[in-house]
Amino acid sequence: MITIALSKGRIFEETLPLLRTAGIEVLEDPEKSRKLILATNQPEVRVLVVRATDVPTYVQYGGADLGITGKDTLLEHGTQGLVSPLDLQIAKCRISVAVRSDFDYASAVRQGSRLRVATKYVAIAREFFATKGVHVDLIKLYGSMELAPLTGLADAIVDLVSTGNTLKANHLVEVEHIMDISSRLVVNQAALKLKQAPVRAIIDAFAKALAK
Ligand code: PRT
Ligand code: MG
Repeated sequence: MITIALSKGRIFEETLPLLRTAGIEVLEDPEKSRKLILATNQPEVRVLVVRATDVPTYVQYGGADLGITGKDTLLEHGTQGLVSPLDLQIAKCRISVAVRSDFDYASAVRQGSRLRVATKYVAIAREFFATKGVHVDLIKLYGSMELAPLTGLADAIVDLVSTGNTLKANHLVEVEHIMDISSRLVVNQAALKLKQAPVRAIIDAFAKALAK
């Protein structure tokens, strides 16, 4: 049996056409069914429905052989025990620094002030500001990061941006583009050896589907 971990929502939706091109049809809709293990048209391939942030964990510990996860999630989790052979070019966005439109970010950075930064992406934020030589106090949040600068919890946030509408609606502006994000196929290192033929077949099918 080959198990693929996917999260509901945009990653699932954008993965389906790739799976289909690879000859794998998921037989149930996770938005309608309460099942967390979904069968496919291939009796030896099944799909697990997990939280987006749990995908690397399932694949690292072998709860799933393969998974699809955002580069943001993968960088936060770390790549131990994982091989990431393909950038699937789906669920694209960017990770940015944003502040209230009335906050003078440039002069705060120039003056070497200590910035309070709220984010779900503590590892990415720490690395980015360390490289820039900016001192930061990082505040870990699990969602609705946009509220932090509005309530005085933080000076800035590090968050994903796609259209920019969420920032705009909350009177925030993007002041740094940290990196572009898309989703990756990740594979359990041991499965790549122990289940070499079927796992390779799925990686190759994804690679072919991407090339189409
Ligand atoms: O929602 P949940 O808490 O279950 O988990 P999750 O937020 O980690 O999962 P999900 O499905 O929302 O996101 C999964 C992956 O999709 C992320 O890890 C990214 O790699 C990718 N992705 C692509 C995005 C976006 N685009 C995106 N726009 N993830 C989140 N957003 C959010 C962003 O956080 C912000 O709140 O959308 C809002 C901004 O969108 P715009 O269009 O208003 O700029
Ligand atoms: Mg979300």
